[in-house]
Amino acid sequence: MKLKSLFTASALTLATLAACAQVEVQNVWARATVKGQMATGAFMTLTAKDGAKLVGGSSPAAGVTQVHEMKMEGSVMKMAEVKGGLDLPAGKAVELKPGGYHIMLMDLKAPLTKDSTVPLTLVFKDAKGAESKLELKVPVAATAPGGTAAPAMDHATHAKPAASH
Ligand SMILES: [Cu+2]
Repeated sequence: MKLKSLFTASALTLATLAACAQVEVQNVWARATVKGQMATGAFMTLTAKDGAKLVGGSSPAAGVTQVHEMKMEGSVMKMAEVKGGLDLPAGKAVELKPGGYHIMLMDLKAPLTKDSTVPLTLVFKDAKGAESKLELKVPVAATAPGGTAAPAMDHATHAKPAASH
């Protein structure tokens, strides 16, 4: 039974990806959250065959969804919305990962529990400015697939202080 439901889930994902031919999504995951945590990140590798821009996103699980970039300013780690969209050069894999670009899910309506999935719609613009949407079911995990421990920086700057800390 378990195998069968896993298979169905991956078949669904493939079907959804096929609907948007120009951007390929790989290694997509969202970081699990704990009760009281209001924000988290979703990560993936995007390859736009003919070039595109990732201009935004939305999720029913979050009040606000933004494309973010995290970078060092001096010795301070800062993150901000990527203005004008994230450039995806033709044929080049662009990695969204902890410590770099990510999809920020804010004002979470409920904790994202490990081994569940969260719906996420990405909005792209092609070179001519035409918008297209890509709907994903993003697996929720504590660490990046492949077992690499995610850095501890997390998204605490967006989160309200958790009462239990
Ligand atoms: Cu962020």
